[in-house]
Amino acid sequence: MLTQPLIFLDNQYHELNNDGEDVIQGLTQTPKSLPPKYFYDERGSQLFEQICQLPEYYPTRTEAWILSQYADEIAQMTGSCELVELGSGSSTKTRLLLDSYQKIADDCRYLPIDISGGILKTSVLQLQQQYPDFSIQGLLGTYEQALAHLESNSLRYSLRPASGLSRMIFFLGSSMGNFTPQESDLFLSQIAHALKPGDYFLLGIDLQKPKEILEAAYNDSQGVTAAFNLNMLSHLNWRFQGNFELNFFTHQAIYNQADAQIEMYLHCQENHWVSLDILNLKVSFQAGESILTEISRKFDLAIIQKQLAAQGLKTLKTWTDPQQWFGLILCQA
Ligand code: AVJ
Repeated sequence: MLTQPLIFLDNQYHELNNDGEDVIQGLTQTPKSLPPKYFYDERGSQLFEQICQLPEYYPTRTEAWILSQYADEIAQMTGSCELVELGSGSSTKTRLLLDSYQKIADDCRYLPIDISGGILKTSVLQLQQQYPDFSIQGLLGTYEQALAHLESNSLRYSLRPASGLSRMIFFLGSSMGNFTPQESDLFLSQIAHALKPGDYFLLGIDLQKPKEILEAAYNDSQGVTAAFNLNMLSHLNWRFQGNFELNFFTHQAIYNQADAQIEMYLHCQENHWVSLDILNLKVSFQAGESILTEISRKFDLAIIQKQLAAQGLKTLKTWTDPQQWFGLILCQA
C-alpha cells in the first residue's frame, strides 16, 4: 500500500500562522491571559497524553467508555462518511470509531487535524498501517485554519470522493470547553458552514458535577497538570525567544461554580520582568498576579442542544455514562 503524504496546512512545519499577536494581546491586558493552544508544543501534547491516563482525570476514560458502547450505533446511524476530527492528538479514542466504520463501509476516509505536528505525524503513520482500507491524511493547523479549509470548496471537493460521501466532523474530549460562550457560538457556526445538509457533527462534552471531582481532575497528585500548565511558558520561551523563569510561577486550578468552568492559572510569585524578543515585548509581573491559561467549561446537555439547534445542527441522539459525567451528541446539519 502506498503511504499517503501528510498535508500541512502551513508550508513551514513549526510556524503555525504564529505572529504571536494573541500572546501580545493576552499579556498586555489586565488580568493577563494566554490562549490554551500554546499548551500544545510537542512536550505539551505528550503531557496531555499523560493527563488522559491519570486516575483523577475522568473525561478521557469516560468518553472512551461511551464510544466503546455506542460507536457501532453511531456508525450505523450515519453510514459511510468522510470522518474529520478536530484536535485529533494521538487519535486513541478515534480507533473505537474507526473500528465501527470499518465494519459498515469499504470507502472510509479519515482526516485528523491537529496543531502539534509530531504527534499528528506519528499517529497518521500508525493508523495507515493499522487501517489499510482507510484513506488517511493528516492536516496540521489550528481549528481556524482547518475550518477555513474545510469550508473552502477546493479542499472539500478535492478531498471528497466523487460519490459525494457525507461528512462527519467530530470534536471529542470536551475541547469545546476551552471556548467562551460567544466563541463557541462562532465555532459552531463555522462547523455548520463546513457541512452540507445531511452531514453530521459528533460532539463530546464534559458535564457539570461536584466541585471536588472537577478540582481533583485539574490538580492531580502526580503534578502532571501542573507541568502541562507551566510548559506553556517553556513553549513561549522557545517559540518567541522569551525568558520566562518557570520557578517564579505555580499552577492553580479552581472551579468557578457561577460560570460552570474550571479556570487554570499560572500564579506569579515574584515581581519581575519578562521579555519575548521575537515579539518585541517586555512585560512586568507582580507577585500575586495570575495569568489565565485555560477555561474548561462544564456543560448542560439540554442547553448545548439548543445552542447547536440555533446553528442549524439538529440533535439526533445523545449518549452518556451511568454517572452522567460526560456526554456525546450526534447532530445533523
Ligand atoms: C483538552 C481542553 C479538553 O479542558 O480538560 C486537561 C485540557 N487542561 N487538563 C480539558 C486540560 C488540563 C482539556 N481539554
